[in-house]
Amino acid sequence: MTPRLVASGLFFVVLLTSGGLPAAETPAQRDARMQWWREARFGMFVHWGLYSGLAGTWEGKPVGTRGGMEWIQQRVKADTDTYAKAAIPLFQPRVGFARPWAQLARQAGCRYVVFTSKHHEGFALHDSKVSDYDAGSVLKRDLFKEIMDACRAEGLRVGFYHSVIDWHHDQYAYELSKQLPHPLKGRPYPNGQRDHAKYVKFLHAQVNELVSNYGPVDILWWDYSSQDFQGQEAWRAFDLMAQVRAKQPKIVMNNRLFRIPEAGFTGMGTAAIASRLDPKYGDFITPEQHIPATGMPGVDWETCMTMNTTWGYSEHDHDWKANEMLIRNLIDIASKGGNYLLNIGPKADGSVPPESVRGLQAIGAWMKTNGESIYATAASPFQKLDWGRCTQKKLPGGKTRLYLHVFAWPADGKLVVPLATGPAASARLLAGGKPLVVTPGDNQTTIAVGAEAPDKIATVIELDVNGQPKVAKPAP
Ligand code: FHN
Repeated sequence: MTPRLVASGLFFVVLLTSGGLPAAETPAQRDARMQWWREARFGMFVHWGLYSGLAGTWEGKPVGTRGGMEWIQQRVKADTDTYAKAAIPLFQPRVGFARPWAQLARQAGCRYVVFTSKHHEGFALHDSKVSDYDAGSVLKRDLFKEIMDACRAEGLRVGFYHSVIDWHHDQYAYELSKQLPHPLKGRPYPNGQRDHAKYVKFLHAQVNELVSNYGPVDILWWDYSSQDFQGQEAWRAFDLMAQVRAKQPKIVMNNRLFRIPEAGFTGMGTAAIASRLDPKYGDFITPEQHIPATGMPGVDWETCMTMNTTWGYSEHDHDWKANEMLIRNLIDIASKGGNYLLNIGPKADGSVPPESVRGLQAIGAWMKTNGESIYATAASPFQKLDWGRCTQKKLPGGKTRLYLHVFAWPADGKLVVPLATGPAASARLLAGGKPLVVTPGDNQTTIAVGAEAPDKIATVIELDVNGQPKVAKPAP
């Protein structure tokens, strides 16, 4: 800060009017705050709102069989009154709907849950004092509290997804962005001019309710900004983050109040990700529906993904990912140092589609045996392994444990690892602990793993070595 500016006192005015950036935090303090999230590796995403009752159907016809049906209002270009009239009668959460969600997450091996407090449709799941388009006003229930309580009762970390885009609020000035979606885009504001600052004030007030009235909140998952409308200009983003951190100092927040390279974005596509993040823009970057090709050293990241092709429930989407893909995605992401946020889209009554239950239970069965090869691990030391993936952990006494996730079992029963090891190297099956014979070498290490893969999806072998792993140079 230049002395002249300080002397003039002007910088106080700049600080107050430009919105306080998140309070300064040392790298060590940030690492301490992020530690549980980095070790968790696996969370459950939940998209649930009025759209869940429409289930991809509008006026008796399927809107589509693929893609996000939480966007149905935009897909059918319905104004908010028409949409609410059709959707509200169908949204009938049964009593106790949330506990099965939390139990499913825990049984799957998820360490945290992120659920939608408000999606683009603008309907709030909590009992809001600043809106009547909310569960409190419409259903006389606080669904947000029911979900938070259920997740905490299962010992899970819990946070919420909050849409800054709002297709209901009559001051949300959708003409300010060419890139952000809105059902009325291209049509004049039905209520004449709009003052977007009034919407932003509402946005801040509603977020303040969520971070003030429901106890500790572990994650805030913002969604989403565009290159032409983002950050302080669109949402008073720095003020919003500062307000949240003041109420929830340990909270972990994503990068989606912004859409600039410094915040981890290179464009508008869900894969347009930059492997960089200045912490003032958020705590992690958010590749969507894809897994980065390589890890991103020094950047916290989380891939969010659907189990079929839609985030919100659709009765027409039957394109479910196989259990093998779900499990191998988790392993692939962990091997690159990232987190996996896997989505369910419950139905209007809160019930979870059986295909989602089956998939999460399959992951849970694998994690029950192999979870230590995922939780609190670091990224693979190898650029690429033809037969699978690898994660690693430091052991006491300066050793390193490599978890070798074998997808393609060697036909000759010999697993070749591009690693230089000495006589101290030891290996065993993670499941059951059966010792395996290791042949060390300067350019490769061979492990006799036997003829049959114990787990056809991913068998995990522990390989312990002294010190840091010495990756062999690939043969010329
Ligand atoms: O438009 C939303 C979409 O509906 C969904 O919520 C995803 C989840 O990450 N986020 C936005 C698209 O990037």
